[in-house]
Amino acid sequence: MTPAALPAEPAQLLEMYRSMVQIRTFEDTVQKLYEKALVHGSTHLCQGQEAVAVGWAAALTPDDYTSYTYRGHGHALARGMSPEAAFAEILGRSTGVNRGKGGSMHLTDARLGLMGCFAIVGSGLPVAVGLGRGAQLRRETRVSVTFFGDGASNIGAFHESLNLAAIWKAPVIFVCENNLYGEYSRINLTTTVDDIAVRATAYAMPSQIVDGNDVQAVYQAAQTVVERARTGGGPTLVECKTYRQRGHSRSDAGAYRPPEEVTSWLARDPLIITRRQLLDSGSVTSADIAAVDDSVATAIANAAAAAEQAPWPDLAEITRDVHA
Ligand SMILES: Cc1ncc(C[n+]2csc(CCOP(=O)(O)OP(=O)(O)O)c2C)c(N)n1
Ligand SMILES: [Mg+2]
Repeated sequence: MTPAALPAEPAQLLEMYRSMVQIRTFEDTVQKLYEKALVHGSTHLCQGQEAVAVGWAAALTPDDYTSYTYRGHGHALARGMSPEAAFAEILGRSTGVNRGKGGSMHLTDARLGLMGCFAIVGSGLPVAVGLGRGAQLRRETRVSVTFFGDGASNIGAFHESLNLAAIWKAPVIFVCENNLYGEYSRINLTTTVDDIAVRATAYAMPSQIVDGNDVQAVYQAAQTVVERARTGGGPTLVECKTYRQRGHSRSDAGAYRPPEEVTSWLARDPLIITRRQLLDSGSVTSADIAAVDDSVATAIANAAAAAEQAPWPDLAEITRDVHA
C-alpha cells in the first residue's frame, strides 16, 4: 500500500522556496542577458511555473530520470544543475554544461538524471517511456518523469506514449504543465478538453489534477505517484494547473492574454503562496525569507558574471561528441 504523502516540514519547505527563487532569478537574468544580445538562439522562460519543477524534484531520488522541454531551465536547476554551467551553456561558452553546443533548449546532464530537453513538441514522451521501460526490464526501481505542455497533449506521440506505458505498466509519470497557452493560442482554441487529465481515461491510466502553483500540493501528489510507479503500480498522468507569467519566447510580450487573467494568476504567484505557507508554519520568519532572497540574488549575479567572462569553445570542439 502506498504510504500517505506528507507535506514538507518548514526547513524542507524553506529549501524548496530557495530553489524556486533560484529559478525565478535565473530566468529573469536570462531575459536581461538576451536583452544585452548575449544569448544566441531562442529562450523560453518558466517564470510562474517554478512550483512544478521544485515539487517534483523533491519527490525524486538522484537515480530517477527526467525529461522536459525547451521550457526546461527550471527542471535542470531543480535537480541540481549549477547555475553557472547553465548560464554558460545558454551563452554558448566552453564551460557550459554541454560545452556550449546545446544552448537554452538543451540543458542536459545524465549524471543528474536530466536525460533530455526536447524542442520538438511531444518528442520527450516516447523517450521517457523508453527510459522507464528500460528500468523496468532491468528490474531497477527508478522512475521516469516527463514534463510537457498542454499543447503537447494534442500531439500523436502523447497518445502513443500513454498507451505503451499503460500496456507495459512501465514506471513512467507523465506531468502536463498546463499553462493555458501553446505559443500564442489559448488552450480553448486548440484543445477539446479543459482538463488534460481526462485523456488518461482512454488508456485506463490513473490521473490527477494538482494546483501547480502550490509547491506543497505538487510535492504531496508527486510522492504518491512516484511511490506507485516505483512499486510496480504503473504510469500516471498528472496535470499541474499553472500559468506562464511571460510570453512564449524571448521577444513575445504576451499581449494577447486578457489583463484580468494575468492579474489573477500573478496574485497566485507560487513564490507568494510559499512565502505565506512558510510564515503560517510559525517556524520561519520574514527575516529568514529575506536572507534566502538575498543569498540567491548574489549567487545568481555571480554565476551570470562568471559565465559572461567564460571562454568560447575551441574550434576543435566542433566535431567532439558528434555522432555521425
Ligand atoms: C512538433 C512541433 N510542432 C510545433 C512546434 C512549434 N512550437 C514550439 S512550442 C509550441 C507550443 C507548445 O505549447 P505547450 O505544449 O503548451 O508548451 P508550453 O510552451 O506552453 O510550455 C509550438 C507549437 C514545435 N516545436 N514542434
Ligand atoms: Mg502550454
